[in-house]
Amino acid sequence: MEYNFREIEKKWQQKWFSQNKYKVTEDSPKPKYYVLEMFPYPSGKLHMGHVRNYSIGDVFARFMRLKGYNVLHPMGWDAFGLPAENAAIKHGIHPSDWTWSNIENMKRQLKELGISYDWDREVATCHPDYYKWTQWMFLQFYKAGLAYRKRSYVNWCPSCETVLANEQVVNGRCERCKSLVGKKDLEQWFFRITKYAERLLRDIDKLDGWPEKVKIMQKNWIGRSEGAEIEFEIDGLGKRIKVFTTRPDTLFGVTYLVLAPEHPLTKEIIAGKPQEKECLEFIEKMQYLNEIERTSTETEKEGRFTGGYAIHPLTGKKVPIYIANYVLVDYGTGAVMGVPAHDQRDFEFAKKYNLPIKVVIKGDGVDIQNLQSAYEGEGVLINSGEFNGLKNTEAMKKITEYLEKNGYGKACVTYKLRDWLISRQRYWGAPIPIVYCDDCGIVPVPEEELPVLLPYNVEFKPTGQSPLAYCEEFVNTTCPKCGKPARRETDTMDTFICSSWYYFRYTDPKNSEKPFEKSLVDYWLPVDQYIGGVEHAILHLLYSRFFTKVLYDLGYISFEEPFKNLLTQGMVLKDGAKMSKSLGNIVSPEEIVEKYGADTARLFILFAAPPERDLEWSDQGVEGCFRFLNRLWRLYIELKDKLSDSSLPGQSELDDELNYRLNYTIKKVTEDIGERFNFNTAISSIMELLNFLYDYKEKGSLNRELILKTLKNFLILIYPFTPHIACELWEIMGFEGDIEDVSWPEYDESALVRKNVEIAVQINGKVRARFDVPVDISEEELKQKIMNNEKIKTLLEGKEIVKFIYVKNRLVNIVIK
Ligand code: ANZ
Ligand code: ZN
Repeated sequence: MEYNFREIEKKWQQKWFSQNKYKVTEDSPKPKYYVLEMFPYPSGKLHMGHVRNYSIGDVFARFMRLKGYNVLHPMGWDAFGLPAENAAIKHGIHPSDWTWSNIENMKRQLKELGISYDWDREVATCHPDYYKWTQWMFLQFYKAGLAYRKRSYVNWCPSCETVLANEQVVNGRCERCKSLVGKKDLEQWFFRITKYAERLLRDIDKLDGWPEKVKIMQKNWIGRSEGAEIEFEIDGLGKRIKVFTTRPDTLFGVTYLVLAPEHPLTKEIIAGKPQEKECLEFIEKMQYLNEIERTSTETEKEGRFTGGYAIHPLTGKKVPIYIANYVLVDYGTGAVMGVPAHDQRDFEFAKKYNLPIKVVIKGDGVDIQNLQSAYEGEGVLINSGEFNGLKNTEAMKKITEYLEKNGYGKACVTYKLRDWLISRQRYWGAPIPIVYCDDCGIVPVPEEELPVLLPYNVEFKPTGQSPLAYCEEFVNTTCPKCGKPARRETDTMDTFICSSWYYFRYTDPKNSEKPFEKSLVDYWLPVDQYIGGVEHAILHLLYSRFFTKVLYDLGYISFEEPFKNLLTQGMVLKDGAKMSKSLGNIVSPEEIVEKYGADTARLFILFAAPPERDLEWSDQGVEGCFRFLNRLWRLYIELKDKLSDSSLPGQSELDDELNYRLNYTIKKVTEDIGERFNFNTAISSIMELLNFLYDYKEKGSLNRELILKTLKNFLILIYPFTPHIACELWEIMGFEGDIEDVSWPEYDESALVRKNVEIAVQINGKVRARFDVPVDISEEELKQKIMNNEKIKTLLEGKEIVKFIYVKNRLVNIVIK
């Protein structure tokens, strides 16, 4: 009887998925457990990264079911997005047709991997039954004042003539045509995530089950800065420039001000000045550079004098106003006070444009006459009038207080986090449910009219506008308020919105009245174990946390954080590099499953590295796992025959050892899966147990009861990793019941006390041999054993034994001369 994985896997998958074996409901007496893998974009085929992600999830799901939990393990599709539209432009396939056929294919592949999903809960974000509720979410945000429209600078590719999402800008260039991406200002929809900055930051510390590195990335992304807003009078204009600074203590060191070129006051300041033309040219040029290029430390600081001056609020002196590349319009106030002596960017700028450098903080051992770079450290104030002599940390407070009292500023907190730009000038996304009416302005589509359906017949030319803008029957509508002709919003929503709430929908996927029933979400959430790539450490996870907080505030759910535990899996590498088309180092899951079966593919990917580390693909490794499963198969088939012989002797000299090893492996696998996520070491201990079972079998005599117990538990231990072979062997052995309904085994603590110990034998302190002996063996008996050993005999030949030292149950040291 061969290990015919093809037949076996087909048989069990048929059994699992035709009756939806993994369907769950909420009316179970068991405790709930929600295990979730980040749902994929349906690109067409699974890649190894997917296989890894879902295999890891499946280990948790299958393990926790046997541990007695009511496990929710759903799957769906993050199905809107650009690749579908690009396929339409390139190959003339409709995005919808392309996407749905990809989903079908990938769903088949997932079943062929034997991942235990409850397919009744499948969702696809491009389905009207789903995006109806995405649009509903938008309306709730709008009603709560969290969605707004504003003119804003967006990524603009001058050659494709289109707006690009941030994700489409790679190293400052258009992902499609590689030209430099610039900025353009357009009317866009935003979500007011900045309103939640403080809470999103504060609650990170409550996420005990998250990797530290992800928490740090989120903190940095939110980027809280404490400082002050300081106001400078513009000479002769009767207006003020507000700057944001984290270093109010350096205020006396200001030798110029610098505005972002796009700053609303720039044009007023330069108007009519001799510098006007040059400045306008500079502003124009800056439009085509993106933020990263403009602010990189490598980028040379560049700017123009506006011809205007500002008045220093403390000294009353005039300082020139510049515009420069390194100041961003949408951070802080879009304006900076230049302190060349204490800020490196300002230092470089001042050197280039010959601006004075005035030292106001004296650090220990700093040569203030001869600064080679900005001194950004701590120190004592100098050249700062009445504040001289104060420690700079003290001066921060004092100067801020002084400004506050005199109406020149106030302490404030700023975040790097920006509001979330959600408009996309694209077809394949959820339409924003808004109507524009000449009389009524912005009018939200009434909830009962949702969904605003995507029309099927549109043209896919890249023009910088959504293809929906050319679709008359979509655009033209009537105003929900006054009934007059009106136009629909033609932008669609960022797909990150669709993926910010899908894990709620799984709890109630077919609800046509609401996005979900509160009681169901409250039963299943938060997600107990979330698993996905670290590339989502920032955006997806932050947006999901934001959604959760908003829905909590609006009363739709009862908790504030969606994901209790997070595991970020490593990449799958081949020859040291991430698998990619361009490198030609892709191994297709389909091929591996075809050649070795799903169990081998899963086993290899779970065995080759701990889940959080990168994993190097190895053909030999796959072969090795395949051989292991074959060995496992043969052992059971052979033993089945032998064990049917009831005249078996009831004992073997290895019984104690086998019992010890069985219990040890149960403990190890249980802890490795449940506490440490060390799937790889769990598997290797299972492999060792198999090796020992072969030894045990070779000895000839078998303890029938013990070996049956071992074989049974062995299958349960390996079941989360390789469920098909485990189910099949369970059935072949005729073990009672269904392996999928048994309880995860407990280990016997008393069996873990070893009956044998290993004694290291040293000669003059050097280990020369090891002996496996019964615990508490007498010194006499041990000595005899050692002295009779051939190797020791030769080593001791012709030597005088000075001492024989025995450290009980540990070692022997023989001192010789
Ligand atoms: C004067 C100063 C003196 C500054 C000094 C630093 C050191 P973080 O920590 O990242 O918040 N800044 C403010 N707004 C800016 C903008 N829109 N674009 C570019 N730079 C901007 O940085 C805050 C500091 O970055 C602010 O403090 C400001 O420079 C600059 F010895 O003000 B500082
Ligand atoms: Zn109207």
